[in-house]
Amino acid sequence: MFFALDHPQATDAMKPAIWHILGAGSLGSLWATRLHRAGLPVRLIVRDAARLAAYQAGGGLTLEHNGQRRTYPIEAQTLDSDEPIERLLVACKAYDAERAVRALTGRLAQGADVLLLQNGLGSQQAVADAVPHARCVCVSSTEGAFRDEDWSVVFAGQGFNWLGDPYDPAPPDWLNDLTASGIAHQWTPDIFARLWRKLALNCSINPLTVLHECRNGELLDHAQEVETLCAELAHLLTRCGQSEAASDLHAEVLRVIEATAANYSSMHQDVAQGRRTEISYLLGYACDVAARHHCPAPALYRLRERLIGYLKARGLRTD
Ligand code: NAD
Ligand code: KPL
Repeated sequence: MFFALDHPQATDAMKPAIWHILGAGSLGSLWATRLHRAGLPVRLIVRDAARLAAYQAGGGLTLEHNGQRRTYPIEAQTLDSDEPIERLLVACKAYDAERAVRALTGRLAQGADVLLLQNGLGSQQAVADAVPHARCVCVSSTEGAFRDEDWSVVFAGQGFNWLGDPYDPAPPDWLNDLTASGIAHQWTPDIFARLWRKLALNCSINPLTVLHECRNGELLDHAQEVETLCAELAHLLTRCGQSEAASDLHAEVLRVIEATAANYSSMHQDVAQGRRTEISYLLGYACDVAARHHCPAPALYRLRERLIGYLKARGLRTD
């Protein structure tokens, strides 16, 4: 036998790396339950002892999919556990990601993989700067999930995950874990094009659904506004060297509006539930980049002003 069980190096090399999941919200729970269900080692990381006790009292994480509910007794720990981390899935909102990861820097092994699920742009770079000894992989996800109660998630929308490392095109070997878990994905050497494209879609749809207080489909009544935003965003993307992400943007925005006509956008849902939005990582990021590149974007700037005014009037954070 080549790998005797009492040989510590051999067993360590054979042990699959643990998936540490930071943020037991919608997407974090969706990933944690699917990875665990496939027999992979998973640890949920929650903020503090009180949250850990609440989680343990409930007996695990519940996943609801196609009307079937199942609870999985996934191990959990707090941020200040001393277990080293080799693979971390960051499933916080964009505005929480950097601070949450900084709390774990001492636990992150040299060369650890850090997967970033955040929507928009800006938070990924902030995290990468905070953990230069790790490999950060960005994920652009079109899956849909929401929490129906604490420690319970509903997998509401089949989608896809694009993954990539802007600094290293080589795919990691742990993509096999995603395949084994039934997580639809593909590695791409140009993840920024995916992130920019999604950001542009979100900027053309989400703020308008908030301001017009409507479902995605009702934006067809505001077709001129959508078209103007798409033209400015396409111009901005091209100026940033993202011409592929700019191509046929307006046509795709219309296609998404029609395909999701009955839905409320994620930003609309955040505002309706009095939650902070990710404005700074979506519209805010686009406006800042436009200013930096001296790229004319009057409709985008005006949209940001109107959205900030709307959020302020409702006592919501504007950053
Ligand atoms: P969420 O609010 O449901 O979950 C975030 C979780 O992170 C919360 O449980 C929060 O308590 C936890 N958290 C924050 N700071 C923490 C800390 N310091 N320590 C431990 N836990 C901490 O958010 P979500 O909907 O899962 O979204 C996560 C990201 O994924 C967002 O950027 C979002 O835009 C993106 N996204 C979400 C969906 C979706 O369907 N939910 C789809 C695509 C992309
Ligand atoms: O991703 C979305 C969201 O609501 O955040 C879509 C459906 C594409 C609308 O922008």
